[in-house]
Amino acid sequence: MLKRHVPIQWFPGHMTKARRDIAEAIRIHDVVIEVIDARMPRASENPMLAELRGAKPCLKVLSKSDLADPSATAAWIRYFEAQNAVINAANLASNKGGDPNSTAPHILAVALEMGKPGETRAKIAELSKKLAPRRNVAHKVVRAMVVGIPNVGKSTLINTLMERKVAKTGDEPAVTKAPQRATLKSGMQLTDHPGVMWPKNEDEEGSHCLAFGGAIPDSAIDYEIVALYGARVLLERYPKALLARYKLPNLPSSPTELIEEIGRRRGALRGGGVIDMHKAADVLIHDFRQGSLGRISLELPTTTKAAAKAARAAEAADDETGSADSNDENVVESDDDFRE
Ligand SMILES: Nc1nc2c(ncn2[C@@H]2O[C@H](COP(=O)(O)OP(=O)(O)OP(=O)(O)O)[C@@H](O)[C@H]2O)c(=O)[nH]1
Ligand SMILES: [Mg+2]
Repeated sequence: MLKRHVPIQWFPGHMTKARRDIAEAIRIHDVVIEVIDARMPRASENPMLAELRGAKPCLKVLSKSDLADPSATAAWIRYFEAQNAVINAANLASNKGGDPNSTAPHILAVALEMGKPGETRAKIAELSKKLAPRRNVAHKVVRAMVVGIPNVGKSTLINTLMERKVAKTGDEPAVTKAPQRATLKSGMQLTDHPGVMWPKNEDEEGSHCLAFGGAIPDSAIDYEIVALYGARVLLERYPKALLARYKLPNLPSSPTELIEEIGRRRGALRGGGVIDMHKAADVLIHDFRQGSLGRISLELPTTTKAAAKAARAAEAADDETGSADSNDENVVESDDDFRE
């Protein structure tokens, strides 16, 4: 029997403090690096961070792109960069203006893979400089804060940039509990922040997507509901991957049937041969999280409400390029003394 679907609410105590810290830290940083999950860029964009960020330039880093569908990731990069045209148009219309002669973008986006650390370092340096051009003219180092939802790869990114392990990482949400500052060889300053959700997530589909990907702890989710969400999307978008992974002769006709079939094939059975739906759900969830189903993206820009607007704006969006430089040593400190 199908269970009732409800949005997942998860906003533990330490996130209230993390939100305050982020709101405070934004004032003294030049660039906000928001790490989002390439497999679900819309669901993993935190609306609370967008609100706190205001007009501060933002680099969207699509992490885990080694697990995502490359064509979907390319479409998402175009989607995010098209937001510049939307923002410029809104500023012009509301006379908010800013500097009318400035050609600096407000938002840039890049997909990063864990296996390409050199590329990651070069891209982050280049794009952060593009987003904070005045800082470069004044020969000051760029200060960037790394934020995002839990378990998306923020601390992993800091470690890659630092070329050594300075931040604790782990495949579960809420590993980082307090901000940590790091200084790169180039002088660029970075702050790692705890992952934050937002207090009221009314978006049922989005919250199931986040849970399916592992951003919400397993203790706070209903495995069967979350797996049914994943099964529905996979049946619609990646039927071949399901047929291949579970050696299915035919595609099951519903998400429930898919989970049952996985249970039968993987021996997830209780007494009397009854399928253990929890165990079967667990198989699908973990296969997706580990990339065992292949490279999969659960969301496309065209499945989001803002897609039509972004598509129109895309024609007006432009690209620029830059370069990275470095010297000295990478340094890591607590965040307490990170003030101008
Ligand atoms: N496949 C893949 N795994 C990644 C990537 N980036 C991070 N991970 C994994 O994702 C998990 C979470 O990484 P963390 O860096 O701890 O994530 P975080 O955003 O700092 O998480 P919190 O501190 O809990 O908010 C770890 O198991 C990482 O190895 C990536 O690009 N590809
Ligand atoms: Mg972390």
